[in-house]
Amino acid sequence: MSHTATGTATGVEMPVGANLNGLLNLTGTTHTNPGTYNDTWTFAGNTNYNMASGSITDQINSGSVAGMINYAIITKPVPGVTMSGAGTIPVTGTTDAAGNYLLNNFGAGAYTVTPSKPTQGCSPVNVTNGIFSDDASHVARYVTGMEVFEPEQIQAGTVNGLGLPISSFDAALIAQKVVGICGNGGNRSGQWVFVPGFRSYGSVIGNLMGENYLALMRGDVDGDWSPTGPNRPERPQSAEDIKNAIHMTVAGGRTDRGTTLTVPVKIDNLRGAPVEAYQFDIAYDPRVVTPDAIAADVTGTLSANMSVVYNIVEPGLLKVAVYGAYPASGDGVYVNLRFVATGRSGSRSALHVDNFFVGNGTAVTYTYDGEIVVNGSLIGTSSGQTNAE
Ligand SMILES: [Ca+2]
Repeated sequence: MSHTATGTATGVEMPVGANLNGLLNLTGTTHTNPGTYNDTWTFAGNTNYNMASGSITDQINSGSVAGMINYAIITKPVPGVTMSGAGTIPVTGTTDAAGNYLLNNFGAGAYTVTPSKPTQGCSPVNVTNGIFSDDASHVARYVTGMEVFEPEQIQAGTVNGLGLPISSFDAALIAQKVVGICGNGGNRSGQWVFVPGFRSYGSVIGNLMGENYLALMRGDVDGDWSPTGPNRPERPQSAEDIKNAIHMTVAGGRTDRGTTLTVPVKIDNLRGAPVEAYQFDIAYDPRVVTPDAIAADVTGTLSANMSVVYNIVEPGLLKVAVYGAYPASGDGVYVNLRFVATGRSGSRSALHVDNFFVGNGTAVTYTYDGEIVVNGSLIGTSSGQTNAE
């Protein structure tokens, strides 16, 4: 909407001054965009009055839009959301640590403000924030009628990009995101959704407050995404804390080159707590061992009624996620890993455990690495004799 300065011009005749408004020209003062303008007015004059001109300062104040973005499932501020206002003059802003945003310097006319936030990394950089194998278990329980979801949890759990209603397929896709498998079924795990998706304004005049949104990240159905960044289980330091932690122990062993070694992975010290889901990474030496075609298998283990998803993210890094509608329980072997020994005789590879999460990841865990040794002497003879060192 344009603005024009107004003014009047009155003659000095007595007793009533002549109306000289028709001689006053203010057309140079018309503006539409916010800002401060120094304009010239002119008075045309006539036989009784001289021409005149002068300057006038005009100001059009910019409107503003402010509000807050909160996480929908568990209320917490969502920082780092880009707020883009499309209109005559594009405006942009970002939510701060408290989830607040402020947009100003709007131009004239209609605007549409749209929030957006980058999708959480899946591959090659897999960000671990809010999306865990436990979320896959929640979805598995929901679709089997064992758990009640709020509408926004259903929205967060519907990660398939195929337009299909939430199902166990979505549980599988969430678990795939956990291990860095990203493309199946149009997997939307890690994408942000805002409610409303945008707000439209016929014009932004004055200061609009309380223009709030709710946010959710697809895949995080229990709402434990953290505004301050990726979270991971606390690693105990004291002997007492280690004693009280949930333990994961990766076995190891010796095997001949070219053969496959089964490596049991035990979870102990649960003290009766159910295991609704778990996930871990194994770092290994790819010059010595290679994951088998079936690299992780729950058959015959305590988590035999759960589903396992794994991925070789890069040579040397295996990610494993296990989830299901029905929790496992009891101390013992939960999954078997399989590695083919590919290194030369005598070589060895650590099986280093990292990022071991049980359930929602808040339980304190402690891990024991394993090692695979390829049979034979390091100098590569089969005689067992050593003729070096
Ligand atoms: Ca979660």
